Parts: sequence; structure tokens; C-alpha cells
Amino acid sequence: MSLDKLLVTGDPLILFSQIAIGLTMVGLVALITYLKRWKWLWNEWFTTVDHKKIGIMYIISGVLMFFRGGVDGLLMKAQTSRPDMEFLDAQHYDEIFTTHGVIMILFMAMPMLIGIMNVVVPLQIGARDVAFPKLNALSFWLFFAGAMLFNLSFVVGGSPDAGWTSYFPLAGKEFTPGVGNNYYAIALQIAGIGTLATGINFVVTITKMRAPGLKWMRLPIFTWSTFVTSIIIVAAFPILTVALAYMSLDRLFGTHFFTVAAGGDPMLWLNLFWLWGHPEVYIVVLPAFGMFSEIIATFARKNLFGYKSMVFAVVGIAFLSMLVWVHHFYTMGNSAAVNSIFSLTTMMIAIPTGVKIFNWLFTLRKGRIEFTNPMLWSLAFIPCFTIGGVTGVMLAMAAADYQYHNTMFLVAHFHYVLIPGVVFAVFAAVYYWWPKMFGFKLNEKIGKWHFWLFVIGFNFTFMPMFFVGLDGMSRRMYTYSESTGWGAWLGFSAIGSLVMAAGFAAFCYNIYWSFRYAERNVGNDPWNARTLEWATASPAPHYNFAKVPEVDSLDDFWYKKKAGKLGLKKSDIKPIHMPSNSWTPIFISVAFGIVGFFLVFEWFTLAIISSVLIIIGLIANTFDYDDGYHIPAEEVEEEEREWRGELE
Ligand code: HEM
Ligand SMILES: [Cu+2]
Repeated sequence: MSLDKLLVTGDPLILFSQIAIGLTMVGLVALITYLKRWKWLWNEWFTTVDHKKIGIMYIISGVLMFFRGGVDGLLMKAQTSRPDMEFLDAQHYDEIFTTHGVIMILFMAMPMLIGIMNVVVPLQIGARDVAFPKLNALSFWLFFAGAMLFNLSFVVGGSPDAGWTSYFPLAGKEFTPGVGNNYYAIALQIAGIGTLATGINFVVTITKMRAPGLKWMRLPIFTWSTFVTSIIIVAAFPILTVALAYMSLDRLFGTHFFTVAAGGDPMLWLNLFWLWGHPEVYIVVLPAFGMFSEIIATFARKNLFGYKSMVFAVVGIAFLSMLVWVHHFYTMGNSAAVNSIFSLTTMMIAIPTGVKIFNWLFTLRKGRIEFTNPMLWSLAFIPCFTIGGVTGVMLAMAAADYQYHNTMFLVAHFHYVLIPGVVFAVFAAVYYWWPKMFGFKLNEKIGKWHFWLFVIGFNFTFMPMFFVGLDGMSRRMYTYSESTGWGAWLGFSAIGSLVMAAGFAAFCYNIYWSFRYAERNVGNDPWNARTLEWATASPAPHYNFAKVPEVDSLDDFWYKKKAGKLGLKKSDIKPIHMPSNSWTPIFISVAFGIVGFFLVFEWFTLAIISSVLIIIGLIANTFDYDDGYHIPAEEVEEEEREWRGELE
């Protein structure tokens, strides 16, 4: 393949980005070398198996990907801001909504949420780490390799352009011949393996590693939602694995799983995709429910209303989420009976979700509400998400869906679910758990700017899309004429997206400001919270807890705090066993990335040769007999004294 085919050329926007990406890379390498930080990066981060650091790396990747996906969003909004706009052509618009959708769901929402689970869950259950720390590192690096491979498509070879759903026959070789959709098939596969491993890891961690006395019905609600989410991951991700494997076989090796003329069936892709895809939207939204529940209880200064019904609601939603996938294609020739059944199951999800909304409202009732940043995001979430939910029930009615199907109404609906349900939640969680990660709070004042700009911008952006959608504007439409009358709505919406972007900028500035100037030493429990992660120092020490806590009730930390029973006896401090760092996860994942790259370009000889690297990594891992090390008791004692003062 010649170089001009390999690199995407010809478009000034892309050329500019290529140069910018190149310069950033060179600059980063130079900066790290200049600061002599390579060794530190390798030892402290790249080879770490510590769940907190892995969580932080997930969150950083998520923020970067939010930037990329957000720029995609802004470009689309710019293109549709006026009738007959000539900013992006049709092909370019197709590529952008595809990468936007994929990146936002798989490379922004997923790492953000998995990152927060990683940081918080082991602390919330009083564990020293997850059940399989090295597998956890492998999960992260596989996700990261997949994300980088996917992003490479922007500059090398060309982006996928068949939508984040990549329906066949459009996504097949015949209609989408370039390498773009190969990137989709291979990069999602690599990242997906990582996610599946995360699911397994958290199911085992929460089942087996809870502190003594932490029975199921005493689990903090965020841990519950992580547990249920992990079960959905384990159930749903293998379906994506199979679907992508078929896609790869069709595209790379000429099989015909999805070609009608050769005995295949494109409906097979649709069914497999949404059998994974619908549970996937619950995978990204259930952890958010858990986060909001913790935050609302903390800042209403009350225990969570209806804890048990919350647990049953999460389990109920998870169960139903597996039974609704056909609502994504009511219009594609199912019988009336099939459509009716899936209409019913879909509407049933509104019941447990409604239970949760009322539980949050009752938790707030008569609470002494403190309007901190995490709480503001939680309060904004409730009405915004309800708009998303109610429009979802509208779409659930099969007969009515014939009108809304594939219109901007749908696009507005799922952004009203995903932005409050994922992005608001992630912001709330980042503000809330930031002290546990870094030992200081983010600035509340800059946070208010972030909050108001983002929430107002969000509503301005997406509310008009309901109206143009009802007026018949179809989804993925890159241009429209003056006579439609949509210009004013969409112009307004485009301005809204800029306001939202300003909110995101305020968030980034807040991180910068707080790293430089925020007050340190905020103590172990800066929010006066209720769950176990606040029982240890901020930032949490490497070993999490000097002595594994014992739990006697729901909100145990809260009651022991009130009773002054959180002291640590010197005699309780013993040497602590910890797992060692490992280079194999990052090595294996980079190898996966390289093999993936060759597969994308269908350079099979190179792919086979480089897959030797994966095997070397696996063999090295098998012969790794290192079973960890002990932190001496004196070291633990010293670290505990630092924040507790005297020990008992
Ligand atoms: C940050 C602000 C955002 C803006 C301005 C934005 C804007 C848009 C626009 C204009 C479209 C395409 C509409 C069309 O022509 O069909 C779109 C599609 C989409 N967005 Fe967003 N969006 C944002 C955030 C998000 C987030 C946070 C998520 C998910 C967590 C998300 C997921 C999607 C998906 C899955 C699609 C469908 C892509 C496809 O049709 O294949 N977006 N977005
Ligand atoms: Cu669905």
C-alpha cells in the first residue's frame, strides 16, 4: 500500500489534526525525557496492579476520549447549525457521527465508570485490592490498546463510517470497502476482551472479598450497582465478541454471515448487536444510579430511603435489560405480536426506574440538603434523566415508534438518558471521590461555573432536537434546506453545544487550579459521608486499610463515627501482603494492538509474525512466580500516625 493511501490526506481539517497530533506526541516524549520521568512512569503507573492507580488511568483516558468525542459532537453541530451549510461533506459527517458514537459509549463512558468502580469498590468493601490485580491491569491496557487503535483510524487508513451500530449490509465489504470498518471490528474486540475481564474480576471481588460482617444487604448501594453491572457485562459482552468475530470473518476472510445472497442474514447482526447493545446502555447507567444514591444520601444527611427496594430495582432493571433488544428495530418487519411483547417488556423497565426516582426524592424529603458540587449534579440529574426516561416510554410504543424511528427525536432522547445518566454522574463522582484519590477537593466555585454552563448548555443543545425530530428531521442527516424551517432550532442548539463545551473547559481548568492551589490535608472524611472508603486516609494509602474493618450494620462507618469507635490499636498493625507490579499486562496489550493494526490492513503475514509477541507475553506471565511482598508493620504504623495522630 502506498503512503498516500495509508495516511488520510487531502482534507485541511485532518491535515491540521495530523500535524497537531504529531507535535503533541513529540512534545510529550520530549517533556517526559526532559523531566526524567520515564522510570517513574514505568514503575509507578505502567506496570502497576494497584486498583486505585488503574482507576485513575481509566479516568484520565475517559477524559481524553470525552474531549475527542466532544469535538466530534461540536463539528456535527457546526455543520447543521445553518441550512445548506458547507462545512463537512456527507462522507465526513458519516465518519464523525460514527466515531463520536463509538468513542462516547465504549471509550468514554466505559472507562470513566470502570475507573470509578476501580477506585471506589475495593475501598467500599474493606478490601486491599480487587480479586485479580494483574488481570485488572490487563483489562485496562487492553481497553487502552483498543481505544488507541480505534483513534488511529482518524489519521491512518480512514475512519469507520457506518454508524456506531454498523448495520449490515452497509457495514460489509461491498458497501464500505476501506479499512475504516476493520478498525471498528478489531479495536472493539480488543477493548471488549478487557471489559469482559473487568466484569469477571468485579463479580469475584464483590462475592469473595467483602470485609467480615459485610453481608449482601449491608453492601453500599454503589457496590451493589457495580456487582449487578458486572453480571450484565459477563452476560452481554460475549455476544459482542461473537458478533464482532463474524463481522471480522465477513470483512477480512470473505465469509457471509450477514449476506442474504449467500445464505447469511443481516438481521443476525442486528439481533446480536442489540442483544449486547441494550444491556450495554444499562451497563453504563446502573453504576451512575449507584453513585447518585451515595451522594444524595450523604448530602441530604439521611440514610438512603428504601435501600432494599433500591437493590431489587437494580436487579430488576438488569433482568429486564436482557429482554428488550427488539425495540431498536420495530420497523424492520417483525410481526405485530413480537413488537407488542417487546413494547411491554420495554415499558416494564419504567417501573423499577420509577421506584428509584421516588426513592431519591424521598431521601431528599426533609433532608438538610447541602448544595455541594456532587450534590448539584445529582439534583440536576433527576429532572433531566426523567425527560430522557419519559421520551423513552414514548419510543417504546411500537406503533408510535413508526413515526419517531431514526429521527432526531431519538437522538435527543438517548442524549437525555446518557448525558445525565453518565456524564453528570461521572462529574458528580469525580468531585465526590476526588479527595479519596488525591487528598484535596476540587474548587467549589469553579465547579459551579462548570455545573451551570454544562447543564444549561446541555438542555439548550438537545431540547430543540426533540422538536425538529417530531417535525420529521431524520437522524444522521448532514444537511437540510431553508424551507424545512429547522434552521433557527438547530442554530440555537449549536450555540448550546458551545456553552456545554465552555462548561467542560471550566472542569479542566478546575483540575489545573486545584492541583496547584487547593487546600491540602482535608482529612479522611471531608464530606461527612456514610461508607467505608471514608474510614481510611485521603488519598487512600497503598494498602487501603491498616486493619481490615469489621462491619456490623448498613452504614456501619456512619454509626461507628458517631460512636467514636474508629481508632486503631497499635497491636492490630501487622505486616501487609501486597501483589507486585508486572510488565506482562502492558506488554501483551501492546502486542494485541500491533496484531490488531496488521489485521485491520489485512497484512496477514505480519499479523501472524507479530502474534508471537502475544505468546511470548503469555509464556512470560505463566512463569511469573512472584507472589508479592510485605509492607513492614513499622511502615504502616508511620503512615497511619501521619493522619490519625496518636494510635490507641
Ligand atoms: C458532549 C456533547 C455531545 C454532543 C454535542 C453530541 C452531539 C451528537 C450529534 C449531533 C449526533 C448525531 C446526530 C445525527 O446526525 O444523527 C450524536 C450522535 C450520537 N451520540 Fe452524541 N453528543 C454529545 C455527547 C454524547 C455522549 C456523552 C454520548 C454517550 C455517552 C453520546 C452518544 C451518541 C451516540 C451513540 C450517537 C449515535 C451515533 C450514530 O448515529 O451512529 N453523545 N451526538
Ligand atoms: Cu434499547
